[in-house]
Amino acid sequence: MIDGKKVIFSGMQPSGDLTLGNYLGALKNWVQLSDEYMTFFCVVDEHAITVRQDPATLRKRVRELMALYIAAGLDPEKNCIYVQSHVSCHAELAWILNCFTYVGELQRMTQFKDKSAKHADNINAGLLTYPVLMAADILLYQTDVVPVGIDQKQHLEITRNIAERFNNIYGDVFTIPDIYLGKAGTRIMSLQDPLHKMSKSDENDNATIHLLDGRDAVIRKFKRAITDSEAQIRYREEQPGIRNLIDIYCACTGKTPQETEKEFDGKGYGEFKIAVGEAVADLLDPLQKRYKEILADKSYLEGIMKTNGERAEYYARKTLRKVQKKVGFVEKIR
Ligand code: ATP
Ligand code: LTN
Repeated sequence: MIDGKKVIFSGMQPSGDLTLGNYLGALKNWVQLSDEYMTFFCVVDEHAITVRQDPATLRKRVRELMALYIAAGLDPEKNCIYVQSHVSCHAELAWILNCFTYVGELQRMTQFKDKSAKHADNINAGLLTYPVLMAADILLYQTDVVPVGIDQKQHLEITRNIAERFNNIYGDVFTIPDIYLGKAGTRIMSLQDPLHKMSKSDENDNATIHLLDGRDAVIRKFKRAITDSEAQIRYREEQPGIRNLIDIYCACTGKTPQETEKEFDGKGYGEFKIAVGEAVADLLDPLQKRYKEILADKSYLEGIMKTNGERAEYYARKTLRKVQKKVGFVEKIR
């Protein structure tokens, strides 16, 4: 709790252009929750460098992500939107928590296994300890609720385990956070391989809808989306491609899968795909307009980074000091 309000923390990596999956699975929920809570929404650039990044591109993406958070509807006066590397407490707490985390539990993380397979030439220690830095992010702000996509569930569980382990030794230092998954834990799948999640680092551009894709590109990608040969629009386990398109359509229009099945009863895949494309483009249109305006105003964005970075640091430092004291570090004379 901060100032009598429950705390929300979440973050995204500036590791590529945000996708429709990022928006429907996470960002949209953040906006919905932001009124009731004290919120921290972080651009996690330190996590991003677990995979090689070009420095100039990374710098650009951090600004773009800040602008997208705002364009998606997060008011930076009310929500603490900031950059992870601007608050050194994250890395400092991560080091301490590393000493309360077992290598075995980190090696069991699905994301670690997936990313090590994908980047076999660079299985660095940061890739392994990624969840510890994430735990530090969350625990620094005494977070109550973490809204993320379902793929992050395992990371939330390890965060809770680390916090409980620490609290068992030193008393109630950390709030134990809960995950918030939103509606049925929306998981948007790749348009080219519906058994894998839509991911911003996917090399196949047709697999992914980016939040900044224009209307034509959006519709073209949906037209090319992989479906099946059953030729009917039904929400079924056996039709993962169509199911994914129905999920996307429902998330954009507020309709239910049953209503969608009825709406497109007897219609072909072609017609349905165009309808999904239109619904997505309509959703993205206003967001893209706001985004362009915000990004163009460099000093506005910089001001927000500075003020909010300082705000975040104030709360983070409080928890870090408490932790340092608990583990036996000698207090720094100021
Ligand atoms: P990368 O491909 O670089 O690993 P990513 O696209 O998985 O990135 P993250 O920055 O790791 O994105 O995730 C940001 C947030 O978006 C997280 O809360 C995550 O759960 C959510 N998210 C990512 N992809 C999807 C998806 N396909 N469906 C639903 N939510 C998603
Ligand atoms: N690992 C997360 C990004 C992330 C995060 C966090 C999310 C880093 N730190 C803290 C919630 C809370 C991901 O979405 N891939």
